Amino acid sequence: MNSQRPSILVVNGPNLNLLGLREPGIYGHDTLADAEKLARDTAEAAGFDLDFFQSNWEGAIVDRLHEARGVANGIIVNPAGFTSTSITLLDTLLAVSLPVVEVHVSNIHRREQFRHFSYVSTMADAVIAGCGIAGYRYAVDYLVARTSS
Ligand code: DHK
Repeated sequence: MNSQRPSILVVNGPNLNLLGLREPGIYGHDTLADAEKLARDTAEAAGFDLDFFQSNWEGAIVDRLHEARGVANGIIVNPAGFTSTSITLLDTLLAVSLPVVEVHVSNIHRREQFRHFSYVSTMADAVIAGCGIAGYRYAVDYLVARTSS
């Protein structure tokens, strides 16, 4: 990463490594690599660096978010299955203290009731759901505009 440029960290939670393969009727056929390319191209066009991370392990996600503290300009997080369960992830995002955009590929509000509540949404600056992988691009646009204004 070029430290002269502003940067965005994108963090993806469990099972998103299987995007494009898992439940395509819900999540579509685009892969996480497609989402990464979309986010990276959008960031680079705006002069931003972008780090893209996925883990199925909560602790690995916590560690990666800690590394962004005081370094990145904003965070995009798809908490996946940790959305409705992880006070740890909420506490981590609060501790890291950066602008946060929460992204869900699917519209969680049109799905089962247990997916509707999000700990992350209680602190996120913006929430994007149901736009497919385009949500990652919109999230980058938001953070670029916010950082540049
Ligand atoms: C991804 C998941 O894995 C689910 O646990 C969430 C989210 C929805 C998504 O739409 O990207 O409920």
